[in-house]
Amino acid sequence: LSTRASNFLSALGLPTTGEISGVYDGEWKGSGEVMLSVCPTTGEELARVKSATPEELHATLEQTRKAYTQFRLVPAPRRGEVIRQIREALAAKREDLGALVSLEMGKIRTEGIGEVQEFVDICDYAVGLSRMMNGRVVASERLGHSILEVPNPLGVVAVLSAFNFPVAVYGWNLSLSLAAGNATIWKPSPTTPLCAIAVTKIVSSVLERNGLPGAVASLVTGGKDAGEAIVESRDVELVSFTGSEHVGRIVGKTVASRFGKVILELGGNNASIVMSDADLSLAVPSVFFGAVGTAGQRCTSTRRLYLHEDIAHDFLERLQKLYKSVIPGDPLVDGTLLGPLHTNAACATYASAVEYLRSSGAEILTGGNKYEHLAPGNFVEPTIAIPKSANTNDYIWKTETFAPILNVALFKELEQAIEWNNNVPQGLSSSLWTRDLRNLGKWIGPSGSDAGIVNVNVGTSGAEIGAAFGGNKSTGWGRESGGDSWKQYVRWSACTINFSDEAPLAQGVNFVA
Ligand code: UN1
Repeated sequence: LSTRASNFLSALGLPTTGEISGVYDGEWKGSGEVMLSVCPTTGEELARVKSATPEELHATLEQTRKAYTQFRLVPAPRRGEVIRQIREALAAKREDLGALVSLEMGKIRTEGIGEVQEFVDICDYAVGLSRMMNGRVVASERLGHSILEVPNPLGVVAVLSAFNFPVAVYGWNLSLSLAAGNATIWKPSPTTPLCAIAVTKIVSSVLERNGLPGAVASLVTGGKDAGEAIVESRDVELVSFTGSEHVGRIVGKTVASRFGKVILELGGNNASIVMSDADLSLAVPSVFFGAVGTAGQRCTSTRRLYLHEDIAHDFLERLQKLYKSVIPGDPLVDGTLLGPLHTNAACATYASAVEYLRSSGAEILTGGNKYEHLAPGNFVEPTIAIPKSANTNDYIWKTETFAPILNVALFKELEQAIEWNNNVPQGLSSSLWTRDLRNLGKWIGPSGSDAGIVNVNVGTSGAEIGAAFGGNKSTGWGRESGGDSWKQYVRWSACTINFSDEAPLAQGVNFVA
């Protein structure tokens, strides 16, 4: 291991030699298959992680359920206090944990730290929520009766997260889940086990310090089999899954077939639309961040750019200038804007998308190649292409390629651009650039963008935690983080209570013998 890598690992209390236990249910264990954590920048093996055997997974599910039966009795504001302490513990490790994200996932340092900040933010939100998860008193039609709608803890929540946000997405789920009085079982992406272990160490130390069972926040590293077992388990009330549409479809069907609850965060294929009246000095750098930030590996990354024909030339000239200034490199070095793709397989997906663009007659304005000199790091050139046809039925417009490729088309009327924006299977994020209120009104209204995130003069990526995050259509309709998302993490009890000396039936029904 390089000294740098070992320094980051030991700062977080992770071993730098030997195999690391990747399973936690109050105790650390793992005697299953060994999974490798590989640095996408250097190809260096960062750690060997011992995943769960099927028996260990089963035992962890059992411990998690047991922890739930204990934790659900802790009053919600007390749970909030525990979340506050988790927040503090995370904030104290913000730099180190952020660096680990950069090391293992490959995003640049400011984004790695930003991700930990996102976890801190959602903890703050959940602390407040712990005193505000109110039910309702409903007016009863019967004399001397009252109806309460009571939010009770739901049970065990499984969080199956993706490589691209190895910390924050778990944070969204953990914090709401804890506030709601649940226990979670986390199965992280098999390629980012270290981030998961580091986060779990931080969270579990707070739980243990508060005399709570560690299995309130369990961890199971593993592959497809572990994921399947969790999704199939009747001991899991809610499965929150982030990942591909393909796997999401299987998860959705499986959970539905046992009448479980599911939150799906699947693919995004997000567009920015730039009107002729837009402030290009804001729009150009924002589209640049949306498309090139995180090397195009956010669900919210900008993949489609619709430019009004009056400003298209100017816009593309300015954007290309920014693209040309990008120097790929070590995501941990200050000033780097472009880190590697997370895996070698992602490079191949990038290459085949570029190949498709070329063979279908697209004009590649910039990029299109791998940075071979940086191998074995998975570096690819951010790419801008003008596909031959703007027809959204074409494969290249409909498919999410998880890499920095931006496809561009020109339009005359906003209506045309909105139609293109909507005419794809996915519906996560979208953004319009304009200074005309009438355009704004169309965009956010009934015949506007059909995505879950509908921004104005803000790019497609980089949402704050306060609003419900998620997408429509094949993105899965899931909502996480802010807004009313917490309501999915509780079971609602409708309680009709009779304070009277009579027992009247609803709707005035008479049933007297
Ligand atoms: C994701 O890519 O799965 O809005 C989540 C954003 C981040 C979260 C992205 N706050 O880009």
